[in-house]
Parts: sequence; structure tokens; C-alpha cells
Amino acid sequence: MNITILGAGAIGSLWACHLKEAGHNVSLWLRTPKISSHTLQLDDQTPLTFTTNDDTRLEQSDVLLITVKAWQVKEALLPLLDKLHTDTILVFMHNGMGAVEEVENELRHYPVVLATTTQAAMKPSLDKVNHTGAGQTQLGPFNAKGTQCQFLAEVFNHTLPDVFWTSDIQTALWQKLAINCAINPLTALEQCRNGNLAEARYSEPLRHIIQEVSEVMAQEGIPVSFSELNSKVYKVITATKDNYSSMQQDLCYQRPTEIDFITGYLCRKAQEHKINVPANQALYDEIKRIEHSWRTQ
Ligand code: KPL
Repeated sequence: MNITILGAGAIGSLWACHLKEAGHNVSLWLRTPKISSHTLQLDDQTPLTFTTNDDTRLEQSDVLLITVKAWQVKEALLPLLDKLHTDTILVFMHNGMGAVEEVENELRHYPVVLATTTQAAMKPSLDKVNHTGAGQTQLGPFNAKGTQCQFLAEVFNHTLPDVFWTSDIQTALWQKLAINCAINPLTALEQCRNGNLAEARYSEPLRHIIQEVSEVMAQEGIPVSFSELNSKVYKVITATKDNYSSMQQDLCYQRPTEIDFITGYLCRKAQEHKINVPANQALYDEIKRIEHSWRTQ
């Protein structure tokens, strides 16, 4: 297949290398391409060279895999729509929720698929990507045209397993959102590794966060018990104990965080349902306060 990847962060680079290795025609679309090609080395494999920002490749894409952060989706994607064929399948893979809804109207002619992954990757440098933890990826339709793209799960599964198709991607996204609401802001504010959250002093704050998320999920029609969600969160804390969360890293390097699409999304949904979420609201306010303080430095 002809596949363009928008954004070459850790997850975009991981998929770019695996898709190319599997024999697909993969090109990259980067924010600031200095040259017309970009080299990426996955772990200690032979480096791979990708064409970058090539209009013809973009026009011929069967799939555009959008791996930029949630807050970058609008700005990165809208300028490309003029160049895309309306048969191109748009696959969104990022942390958080609500970013695709912001551009929903502009995407109504395209097949749109949402993805969530627990694959872990990091980029130690611009041209290197390390696969730091095997996980699962779920794909599912965002709109009616997207329901016809089930075959993509098979294509992606041949490339970097395990990949599943689900007709209910919202449930999968909410479950990941719950994990991110629990782990990301706390590790960012404490500047600690995910594993530190297993310490007893975090059990009370985590209980409040998870309880509030489960109440909002119930109102959203996603049935989940507190104990089920709680054990999912602790499983991820253990499985990724040595990792720093993406928000910890963003805050550490004074980069914009995904808070508006993680805890912010939860708080907006809570408000719609008239549910109080004080623990999550306090985390949201504190991260926003820190982000704002950089601008006034
Ligand atoms: O998705 C993550 C993130 O850091 O954004 C988790 C699951 C918390 C792993 O670090």
C-alpha cells in the first residue's frame, strides 16, 4: 500500500519502519523537512530512508497515518486535505480524545479510522527509534466510511502485531484515556517514573481520579466498574514502571502537554453530565498553570 505518515515522533517512526520493512511504500510528512528524505534506524537494524513531504506521494496515498499529538492535529492536517484523494483512509493514532471531533466537518468525505496503541517507543535522537515495549493496537471506525476499513487491522497486524479491529473504538479510547488521566498528570507534577505511582502515598489520589473517571464513563455509556479500571491502571503502572510518561517528559522539557485532550476532555464531559470531578480538575488546573507560567517567563 501507499502510506504516508504525518508526524515522525516515536510512534510514527516505529510504524514507519515496520510498515516499510513489511514492503509498503512509506513516506513521511514532517513539519520542517530540511531535505527531501529522512533516515530512521529502528533499534539496531539497518537504517531506512524515507521520502519526505512529496506532494505526489501524498496524493497517491491509500492511507494517511496521523501520529502527531492531539493538539497538533488541526494545524498539521487541514493544510494537507486539498492534496488528498477522498478515498485516502485517515487513521488517527494519538493519546487523548476530542481532537478528531474538532475537524470532523472537514473530514466528512474521507474514511476515518481511530486507533489506540499500547506499543511503547522512544526516540533517543532525530534519526533513531527504539521499540521499548510490545503492546496492542486497536482500530475502529469514526464515521460510516470508516466501517469499511476493517482489512486495515490485518495489514497492520502483519506489520506490528497485535492489532485488532473493534466496532466500538470509543470504549477502547476511553479505557486508554482513563489510564492517561491516572498516570500522566500525576507523574508530570511529581516528575517521577510511572512505577513510583505504586507507592502507598499515591493510592488515595489515584483512587479519587479513577473513581471520577469511572463515573463519567458510566454517563458516556461505557460500563466499567471502579475495580476493573483500578486494576487496569495498576497493570500499566507495573508494566511501564521504568518509563517516564509522555506528560512527564513534556513538562520536563517545557513542551505543550496533551492535558486538554486527556484530563481536559474528561472535565468537559463531566461538566456536560453535571458530575463533579475535583481531583481531575485540580490536576488539570495545575498543569495549565505550569504551562502558562512558561509563557510569562
Ligand atoms: O500512554 C502513556 C504515556 O506516557 O502517554 C502511558 C500508558 C502512561 C505510558 O507511559
